[in-house]
Amino acid sequence: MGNKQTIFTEEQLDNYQVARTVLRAGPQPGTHGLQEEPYCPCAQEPDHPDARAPDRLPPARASAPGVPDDPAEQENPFKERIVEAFSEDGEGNLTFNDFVDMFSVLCESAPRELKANYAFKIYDFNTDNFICKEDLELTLARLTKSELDEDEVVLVCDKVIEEADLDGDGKLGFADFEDMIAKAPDFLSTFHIRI
Ligand SMILES: [Ca+2]
Ligand SMILES: [Ca+2]
Repeated sequence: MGNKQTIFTEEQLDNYQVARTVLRAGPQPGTHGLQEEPYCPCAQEPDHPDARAPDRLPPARASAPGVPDDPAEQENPFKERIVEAFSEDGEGNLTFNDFVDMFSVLCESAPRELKANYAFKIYDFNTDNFICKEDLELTLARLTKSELDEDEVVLVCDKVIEEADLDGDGKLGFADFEDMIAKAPDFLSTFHIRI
């Protein structure tokens, strides 16, 4: 293990630590994760008119086409993946029920296993039920704004898989991922948003 670490520069190790920490912790408000969503009274008040008429609620997206994103939202590199992960069609079109599910999972009191399931979906960009190198490369690109060169990306992705791939198939299944975040005591406290 010691020999392998010597091939990394300090900067590469820092990048690796960032990737590992974020994978374990999940999206966080105000940093690399979810920004706080606009307050939605219907999400908390069952008697609100919108809550009583879910069929009339139009599909929602993270941002409306043609409308410039809020600068604060631009700091959230996972916003599209989060919305896609919670949308039934997988393309980011949230129905009312999808929207309620999203807040149910991202509330502070949601069970750890439920949060883990959705965290896995968020990082599984190509939806093949594994977090593979391709997914990790996309995650890193978002976290570092594509500032790493190709060799650095390969090194970091290899290191993450080497550490977390318990069954040795070269990619992270849900069991690998669950074990990884089980070692992260702050996962529950960071994978949430406040409304
Ligand atoms: Ca995948
Ligand atoms: Ca594996």
